[in-house]
Amino acid sequence: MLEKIAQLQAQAQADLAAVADGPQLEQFRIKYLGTKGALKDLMGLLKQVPADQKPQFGQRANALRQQLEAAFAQRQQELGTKAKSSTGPLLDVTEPGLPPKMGRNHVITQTIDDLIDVFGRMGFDIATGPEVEDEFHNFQALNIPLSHPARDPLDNFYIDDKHLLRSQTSTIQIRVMEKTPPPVRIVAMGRVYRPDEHDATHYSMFHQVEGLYVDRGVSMADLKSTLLQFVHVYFGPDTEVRLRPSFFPFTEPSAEMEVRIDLGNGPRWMELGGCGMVDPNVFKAVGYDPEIWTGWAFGLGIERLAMRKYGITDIRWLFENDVRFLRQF
Ligand code: FA5
Repeated sequence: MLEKIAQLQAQAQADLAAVADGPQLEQFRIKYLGTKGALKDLMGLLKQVPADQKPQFGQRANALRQQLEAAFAQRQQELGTKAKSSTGPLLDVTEPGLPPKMGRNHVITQTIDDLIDVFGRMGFDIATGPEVEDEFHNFQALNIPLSHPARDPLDNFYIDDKHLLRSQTSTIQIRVMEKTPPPVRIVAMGRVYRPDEHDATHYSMFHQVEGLYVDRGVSMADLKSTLLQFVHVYFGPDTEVRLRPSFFPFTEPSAEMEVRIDLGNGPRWMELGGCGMVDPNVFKAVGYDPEIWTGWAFGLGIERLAMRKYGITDIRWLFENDVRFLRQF
């Protein structure tokens, strides 16, 4: 009986030495170490072993099992495979990967990118400024005196006595002119905040694009032609535009820019933003000489631009983050 163990050991060692890959190693495991393998059969013979040889047989059989298991593990390591199945390698490197789910830019981000593109091609630099502003940049330097109703705490989001969330991107005009000697030609885009009640065209957080051009001899005709050029490139050459006289403390004269639009309830004029010639008091506040320099500025609502371009009838949809809506753009 003990001879059987020696035979099995020799046979197993020879078989293992001949194993060349994972599937063959798996065959080896099934043949010797599996639940119906040779070692199991060997233990089955224990019944037939004479009683005085039983302990020795058991010990030798166990020693053989341990030896074969160790030799199997070592071979497994050498082959670099777990060899669990005989059907081939576990990793199919030719299998196509799972396509990643791609997101997309929000329609407002897309609009901002388009604006940077159009104004960039017209020769404007891009400027930025902080969203938390002091009263000087949000009001005073923009010729908005302390007594002006626009400074009312109920019409602004104040952070403390002297700071607020900017209510318009015109603050960036001031920051740019403070740092840059004229001439200046910039556009600036960003969020602004006002405690306006939400309806189809108003939201308490929205985006504006601000334009500022300062040079010698700049006129209202330059402003009008720049805005017309922009509207015709952005919305198409047939878009109707009008400038309606208006008032802003920081421009004189001032106008509202409107485009003709039909969002399904008949054509009507939609206000996109304000504009005008920079008031001399603004130049004085930033240290520009108003006797030498002239300029114009505009500030347009980016949501309104996107609504006009894509036929969106309610501004609130832009901020509900419903992907079924956002996926359309
Ligand atoms: C201004 O904010 C001026 N700073 C614009 C300006 C700049 C004038 C430079 C002259 C020179 P107004 O408050 O009208 O102006 O806002 C400009 C545009 O922002 C509006 O025409 C509209 O398109 C948009 N807007 C204003 N309030 C809201 C709101 N609550 N929700 C969405 N868009 C708004």
